[in-house]
Amino acid sequence: MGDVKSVDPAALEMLAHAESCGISTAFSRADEMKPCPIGEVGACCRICSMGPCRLVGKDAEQKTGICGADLPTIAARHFARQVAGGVAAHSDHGRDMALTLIAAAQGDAQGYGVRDEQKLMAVAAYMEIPTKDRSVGEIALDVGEKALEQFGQPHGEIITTKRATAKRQALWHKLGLTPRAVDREVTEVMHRTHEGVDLDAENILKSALRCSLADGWGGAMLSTDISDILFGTPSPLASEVNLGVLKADQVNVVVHGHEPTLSAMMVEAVRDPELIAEAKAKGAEGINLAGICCTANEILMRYGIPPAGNFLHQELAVLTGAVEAMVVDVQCIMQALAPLSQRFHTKLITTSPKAKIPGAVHVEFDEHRAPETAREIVRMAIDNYPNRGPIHIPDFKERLVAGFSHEYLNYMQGGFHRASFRPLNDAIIAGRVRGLAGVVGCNNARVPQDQAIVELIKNFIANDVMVVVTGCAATAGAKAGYLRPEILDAAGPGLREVMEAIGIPPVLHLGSCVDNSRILTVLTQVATEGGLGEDIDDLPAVGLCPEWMCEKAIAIGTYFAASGAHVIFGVSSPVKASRVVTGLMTKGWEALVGGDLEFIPDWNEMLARSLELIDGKRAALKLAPYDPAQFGDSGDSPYFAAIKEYLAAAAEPVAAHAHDHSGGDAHTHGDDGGDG
Ligand code: BF8
Ligand code: SF4
Repeated sequence: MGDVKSVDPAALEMLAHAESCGISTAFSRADEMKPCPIGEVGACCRICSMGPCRLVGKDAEQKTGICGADLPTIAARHFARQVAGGVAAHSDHGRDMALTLIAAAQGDAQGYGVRDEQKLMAVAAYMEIPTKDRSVGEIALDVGEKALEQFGQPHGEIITTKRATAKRQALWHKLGLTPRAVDREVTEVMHRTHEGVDLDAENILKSALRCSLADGWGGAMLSTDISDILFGTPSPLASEVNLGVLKADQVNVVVHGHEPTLSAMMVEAVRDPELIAEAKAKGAEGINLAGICCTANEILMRYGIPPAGNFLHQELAVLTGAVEAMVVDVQCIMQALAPLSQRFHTKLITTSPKAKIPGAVHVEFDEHRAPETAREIVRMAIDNYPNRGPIHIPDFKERLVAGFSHEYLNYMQGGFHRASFRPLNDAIIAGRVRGLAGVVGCNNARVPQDQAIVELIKNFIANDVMVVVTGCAATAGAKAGYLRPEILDAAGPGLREVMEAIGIPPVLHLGSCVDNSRILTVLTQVATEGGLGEDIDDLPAVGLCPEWMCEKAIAIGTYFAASGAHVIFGVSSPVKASRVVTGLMTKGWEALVGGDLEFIPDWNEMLARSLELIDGKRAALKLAPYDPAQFGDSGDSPYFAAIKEYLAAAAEPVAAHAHDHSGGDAHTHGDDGGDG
């Protein structure tokens, strides 16, 4: 990746530590293993054993594989399979949530139940499930069964697509893009992209669009809704982030992966007085739970458990030597964790029958006896505490506020009885808020960790663009301090005025990657609130995935495009080899669905293009051109100056990072810094 490995000082410190110990990480392996230049750009086909066929050279677009497949077909086919892979991953997660809800409703899932009845009723309403004179359990069972049907139903359309604007639903119908069932769309893409089936790049890409919608408006959306029903709809809370949340004198348990089911039980287990006493008997001061990747986001949003980091932090956490157990479920788990853990005392524990790793201990998670499993795992960590060797916890952590949901934003803008998005829409119309940007997705070891994400967030808010974040991008922003309430000071004058009035920060953490569905819901409400057109493709909004890494990210980018959003990805384009496919996904999709998917590696160019797209939409809506000089001097300024002074006095020094390698922990988390 070149000289800059990360913009996170905790990562840099741990990379130096890794080097001094002679241990490799994804960062060092990315330097040693260059990407295959043919596969990277989508010019390699390995769909049948007459190949792999590689279409390279100046005239590549004129060449064909042995079967005659040309470059557009090969690139589109590979891209569509990436979409299907991503959809399958998110949706299988969603399916497991539906199964958990069903088991809970049947009284068959110890420890789980309906936490948020209001959300259950809202979901039942759009699923057209009767609620009058029925028990919560009966309704929950029907919601779970209805959700489960969306994956494999033989007829009909995915019910959640009805939550899109009327205009969008009509467009999808007209184009044949309404997804029918999750499994069917994934299967159909795999069929069409088998050797010798769909050989028209444009048609292949249409099937990719439909398949992606089965994720955003299907599996992922159902996953978010059911997680809210089971674990509560998030509302803002304060916590901390980065490797400095690991505690030198406590049993550290890190949960990593994506699903909230086991990790929610882990939260309860680490708070169990009996287990805490056992930890103390082993010489520890207590038990400390932290997260990595999207499991971290799930339990941060609902319980305030601090994330130890994002995707590229998983190995760095083990490298601290202070992690007694790294507990993983599914997705984004590096196999490198197994040999790495063996160099320390860390127990790597796999929990899903779908995701085993040679060298790890497997403790299978069973939703019927989840609290027991969680306690068993915590006990393994406690028993492992005396085996700890030297530790090296970097003394970097940052405060954050997370836990925004569509429901909470509604509430903030009008209270329980007049919930709306009116204030935000009015602010966009007036130009106080220039537009909206979603900054989402992964870390990628091929580019400097967090750099593009943080620079984009910083420059968006300075330019009065309100930002929502999810996934590893949310963690990146948090580590850099952009989820602290005081970051309002870094926002442009208009954005700042509006955020002060509504009482929300300029960068909103909306959750994990399946929670990108929350962004779809927010955009849909902004579009239907009035004054900003009728659909997502009318909005001055843009979606960015600056450090995309996996197939899930590709699926997300595609469903945002299919929903009408302009989407910009960083790193490199998986279809770069084909000018035809690149054109289809930009101009072609824009003409078809109003959204598109571009790949721009440089963050400066991503920013410039984003602002150009936002201003273009403002002009199309005939809104006042954005003018930063117009706002920021409201009559309330002295009042807010007083609040700011108060906040500054109350805040602890943020950048006081003493390089104390003992890992001594002077702070506590979750007790300050929030506006929640
Ligand atoms: O589902 S952002 S690296 S952890 S894929 Fe993975 Fe990417 Fe992180 Fe969350 Ni999302
Ligand atoms: Fe080559 Fe065609 Fe087989 Fe692909 S499907 S590997 S292009 S022969």
